[in-house]
Amino acid sequence: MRKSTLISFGLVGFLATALLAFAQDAGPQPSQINIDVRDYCDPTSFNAVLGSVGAWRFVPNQIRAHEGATLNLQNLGGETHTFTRVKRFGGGFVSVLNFLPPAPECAQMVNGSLVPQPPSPDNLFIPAGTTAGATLHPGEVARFQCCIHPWMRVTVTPKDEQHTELH
Ligand SMILES: [Cu+2]
Repeated sequence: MRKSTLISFGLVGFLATALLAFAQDAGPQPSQINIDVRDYCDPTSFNAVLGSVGAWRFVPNQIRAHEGATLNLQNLGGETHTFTRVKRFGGGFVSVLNFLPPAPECAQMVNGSLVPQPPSPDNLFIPAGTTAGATLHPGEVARFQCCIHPWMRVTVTPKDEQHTELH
């Protein structure tokens, strides 16, 4: 092998390493996490909901996410669901479907009636067949629930590189 060829290989190797280092310096892309939103499409089954709450769910519902991760929600069901950031899980804005007092992020009690909170980036309404996105705040344990079917819950725990394992 001629010396100039060796130098060329060396140069290519150096450039490749430099490019790789540059790409790593740019930082990892925030991870994308897909969450499916599922229910029974048949509206008549809605009345049977109390017997089959498992059909209405977010999949997955326990997530460990890197900082800055994006949650991509896809409603594969036949009904509108909300994806609402709550401090604590609670009931929603449909009183007959509530087992708990409403989460304040879902609804407020006004004169004995549940008044839904308006849509916002932290209170996404996701019609059937549509998608939506939510971002995470750094370092938080995030809880999301559906304000219509409040047993639909997601907990997102930060993937903390410094405290990954507790020994
Ligand atoms: Cu729902």
